[in-house]
Amino acid sequence: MKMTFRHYGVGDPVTLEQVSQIPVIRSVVSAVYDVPAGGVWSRESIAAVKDAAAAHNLGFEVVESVPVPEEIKLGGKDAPALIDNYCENVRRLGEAGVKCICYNFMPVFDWLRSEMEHPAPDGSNSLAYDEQTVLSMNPQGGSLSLPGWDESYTKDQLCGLLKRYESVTEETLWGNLQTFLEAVIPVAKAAGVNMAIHPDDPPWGIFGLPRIITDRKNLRRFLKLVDETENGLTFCTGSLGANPENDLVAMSAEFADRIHFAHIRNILWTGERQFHEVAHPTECGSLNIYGIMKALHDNGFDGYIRPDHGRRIWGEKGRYGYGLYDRALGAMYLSGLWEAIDKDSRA
Ligand code: DNO
Repeated sequence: MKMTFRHYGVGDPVTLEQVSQIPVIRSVVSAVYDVPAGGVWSRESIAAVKDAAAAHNLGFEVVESVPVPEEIKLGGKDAPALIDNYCENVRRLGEAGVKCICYNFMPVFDWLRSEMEHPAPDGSNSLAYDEQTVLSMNPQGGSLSLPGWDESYTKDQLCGLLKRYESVTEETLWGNLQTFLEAVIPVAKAAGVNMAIHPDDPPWGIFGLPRIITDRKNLRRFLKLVDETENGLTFCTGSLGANPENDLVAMSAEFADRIHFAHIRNILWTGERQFHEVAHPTECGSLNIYGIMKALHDNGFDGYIRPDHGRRIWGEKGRYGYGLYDRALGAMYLSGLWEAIDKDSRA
């Protein structure tokens, strides 16, 4: 297990020095942010991310994300050229020493929440999801509250995209994903890079858009699309865990050898398709974080891991879900669990 911490580069209010002061963190998860989805990242920009991390004794072995442009998910006419660009990014990142690339295949929206500052009695706040509220928002009217990933579509762009997706079924999306993987995985293999798809968050279709990386059955199907080690998963507990039917402990055990990156966070279910994010420890929410860590450990998980979304605590502002304090606490908790589980297993 290699503990990492996500960092958003020069625009991130959290500094690399602060990250380097968290005792267990040896490398950062980051990306090149100056090229729109679909473009090729310059070697200079990739080197700049690596050098900035190295200046604080931090490695850079995981990229989150190399975004997949909508045209590829839609299987549009420019998809082949954009897949070539994607492959070139995989090659360049491999050359720079990157070992794992996280990406997602969610149409239009990445993670969705209905509330950005859900208050807790202790004065902290966190991100929340309530399906009724989300469905009452009109994605075409600009009333959606979008979290930190916000792509800032203009209203026209968003309407145009949603229109194009009207004819895209789950099966179309599976087909387009297969085309993408058949091109990218051989390149990743040659470059020494593991690809790690991020599950859909929440793990069900929304606004009529298909979502397919959602549950155990679909993860099995995904891994078989190209049945190679390099075609793997980002196991995001908060995303998959929003569906109480996903048995995360069993899934961690089953998929451990294809999980290249684990995003660990806890959520509290408060109703049907309703939850909010909580602190990482098992006792704070609905997910068995200890059980997940133990299943990963006992099944030989050897990938990267990071504490996922933190609450806003101690007056910290900054990027929703990606402040310093609560994620640092999460990193310490997860490393403590791992050390105990690992030492016990050898005793
Ligand atoms: C949310 C993140 C996601 C993730 C992308 C991967 O906090 O985990 O935005 O980075 O879905 O492409």
